[in-house]
Formats: sequence, C-alpha cells, structure tokens
Amino acid sequence: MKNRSALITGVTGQDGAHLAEILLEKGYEVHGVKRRTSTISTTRIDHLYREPQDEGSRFSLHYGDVTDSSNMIDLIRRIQPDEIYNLAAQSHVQVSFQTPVYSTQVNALGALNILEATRVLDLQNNIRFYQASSSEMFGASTPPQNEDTPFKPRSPYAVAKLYAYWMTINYREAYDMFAVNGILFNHEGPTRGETFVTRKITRAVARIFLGMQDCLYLGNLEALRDWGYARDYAEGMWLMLQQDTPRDYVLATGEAHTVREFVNVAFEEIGIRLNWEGIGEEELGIDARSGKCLVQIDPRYFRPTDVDSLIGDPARASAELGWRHQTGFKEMVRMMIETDIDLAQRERANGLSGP
Ligand code: NAP
Ligand code: G4F
Repeated sequence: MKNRSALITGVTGQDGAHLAEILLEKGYEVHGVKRRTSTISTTRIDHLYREPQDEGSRFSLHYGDVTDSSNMIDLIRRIQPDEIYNLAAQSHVQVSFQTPVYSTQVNALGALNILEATRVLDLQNNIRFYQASSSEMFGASTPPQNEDTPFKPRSPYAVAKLYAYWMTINYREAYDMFAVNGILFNHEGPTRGETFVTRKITRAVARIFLGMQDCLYLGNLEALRDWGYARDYAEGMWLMLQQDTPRDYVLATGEAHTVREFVNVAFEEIGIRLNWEGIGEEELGIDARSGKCLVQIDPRYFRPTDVDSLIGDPARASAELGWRHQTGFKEMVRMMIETDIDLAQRERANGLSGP
C-alpha cells in the first residue's frame, strides 16, 4: 500500500523539523520545501535526511519559495501530496515592522499561492491543507482567547497572518476544501530560533553560567505569553488534518508567564536568584549573591505596538482532538537551558567564542 504523503513548507524551521520527524514516525512520505540559502539552513533536519538515491528514504527536500506561485504549482503537481502543512513564514513579529511588505508577501500571499495552486490543479478535494495561524492575531483582545475571540492585530505580521487565516476559511467554504487553521500560542524548545525571547534568554543564561557572556539585554519584560513545547504542538497540527470535518483549533497550555518570570526561572536553573532594581528603561536584574548586573533593558527591543497578554483556551482541541500539552513550563525551560549549556560548551571547545 502507498504511504500517505505530506508536503511541508517551512521544513527547516523549528516546527517544520518537529512535524517532519513526527510524520516520518507515522509512516508518511515527507516532502519539505527549502529555500536556497547562502549558508546551510538544514541543521534541524539533517538527522532525518538521507541521500535521495538511498532506497527507502521517505524524506525529500525540494528547493522552493512560497512567494513563487509557479514553484508551488509545479511542486504540488509533481508530488500530489495527501496533506500540505504551510508553516513557511517571516515569523519574527518585531522584524515585520521593518519589513511589512515582504512579511505580507510571504505570510499572506504565500498561503494564497498554495491554496490557489491546489485549485488550478483541480486537487482541492484531494488535498488537506493546514495553515499555521497565530495567537498574535488576537493582539489586543482580552484573554483568555479561544476560536470565538475577536481578532485585534497589533503588528504587520499579525495582519498578514489574518489574511491567510481568512483565505483558508474562504477556500473551505467556496471550494469545499479540507482547509484548517491551527491558531497556535507561543511554543518553544531547544531548537527555537535564537532571536525569539525564550531562546535568547536560555542561550544567554547558559553563556553567563560558563563565563562566556556578562549581561543579557531585553525589551518589554511585562509581556505575558502562554508558552508550550513545540513538539507537542506539531502533533496537534497532524491531528487537525485527521478529523472528519475541517475546523479551526486553538492550541495552548492555558497557563501564562511574563518575560520577567521566564528570566527568573531560567536563572534559577543555574542557581542564581535575581533581584530587580530600578524602573522602566533603567531597570536591572542583579545577582542576589554576587551583586553583579546580569540583565539590562535595551529600548531597541521595544516594538511600536506590542501584544500585552496572550493566554489560550484550548478547550475545543481538548474535546474534539483529544489534544493536550504534555510538557510543563519549568520542564521546558530546563530542557532549553541544558541544551544551551551543551551548545555553549561545544562552541567554547571549538574556539568559536570565549570569555
Ligand atoms: P521558524 O523557525 O522561523 O521557521 C520558519 C520557516 O519558514 C523556515 O523554514 C524558513 O526557512 C521558512 N520560510 C521563510 N520564508 C519562506 C519563503 N518565502 N518560502 C519558503 N519558506 C520560507 O518558525 P516556527 O517557529 O517554526 O513557526 C512555524 C510557523 O508557525 C510559522 O508560520 C509561524 O509564523 C507560525 N507560528 C509559530 C508560533 C511559534 O510560537 N513558534 C506560533 C504561532 C504560529 P529558512 O530556514 O530558509 O529561513
Ligand atoms: O519571543 P517573541 O519574539 O515572540 P512573539 O512576538 O510572541 O511571536 C512569536 O509567537 C507568535 C505566537 O503568538 C508567533 F506567531 C510568532 O511567529 C512568534 O513565534 O516575543 C515575545 C515577547 C514580546 O512581547 C516581546 O516584546 O517578548 C518580548 N521581548 C522582550 N525582550 C522580546 C525581547 N522579544 C524578543 N524577540 N527579543 C527581546 O529581546
């Protein structure tokens, strides 16, 4: 019997790599779309990849870009996957303020290019489509947020994601396509991009522990986020495409912490308790024992408009998908710190950076 097949855009990213691993474990043939980059971008998926000529390999990579509609048509025509997961995005909210047009081309029109490719190929009723929607779309809406909460986006990233969200619904309604939105709250882990706040913190704490860095510079410490573990969320994406009827789902833990709390927990992992002194841009995180300043505010990390508070209500996913996050907040922070200490030790051994 033929294996089920999936096409993943954004396969080199945090979620794409987790999803590819999960689908391969489930017996899928997995096709990933990878952009041409000047430096190697496949470190998260290298362990999954065997040479294409290697018989039995169920994982293939294809060069592509979601902004190239002809490329999307060509890939979908050749692969004819059972499922498409559109995870490709310019996924950094702050960067979207500096690159609003580009972020819209990728995050909004990228999704449309895929949906339209399935339609022009007349495959809209053969392929199930997952769109990586985001809790960032809720923006200024009061928490807890669920599938019925109004959207009040606060960034070019969120506005672009809303376009893709509504297009996904439109293809479901207009063409009877199995097309769904996973509205995912923040999810992290050891393979999270290094410029997102959680990984930036755990990388810095690991390097401070090893004497390779003196201080961590951050922006808004009061932002409240519902942080889960990425691999749990990738399983939820798959579950959404296995249902009898297409529906949109929120995935979240239901528990939230401020950036400041994340910093405190991360430093506790290396035995440091922080005292916070001063206010606003002058606030400092001081090592309670040594008196050393370990955290400072850098206004460059403030956003023109930020999202204050995201706390998800995953009740629908729990009732209909049987989905629940498996990994707790502190366990995830510990996992990230341990991995980043290992990484920093390897960097030091290779002479990549020193005290
Ligand atoms: P990520 O690590 O930044 O990965 C983004 C992926 O998209 C990378 O593989 C990137 O390729 C690829 N990409 C960017 N532009 C592309 C283009 N024009 N064509 C094809 N591929 C392109 O993001 P993530 O955390 O895994 O998130 C996955 C998706 O979920 C994103 O759509 C994100 O917006 C959404 N989301 C994430 C979260 C979260 O908390 N992680 C929450 C809600 C929604 P390169 O490796 O070449 O850069
Ligand atoms: O880690 P962040 O950059 O994630 P953000 O903006 O919540 O976006 C992430 O989650 C979304 C889901 O809600 C995804 F759709 C999106 O793709 C991405 O994965 O920032 C979290 C909070 C913000 O309020 C930010 O202002 O942390 C605050 N923050 C404080 N200092 C910082 C920093 N963020 C970053 N990146 N860097 C800082 O130094």
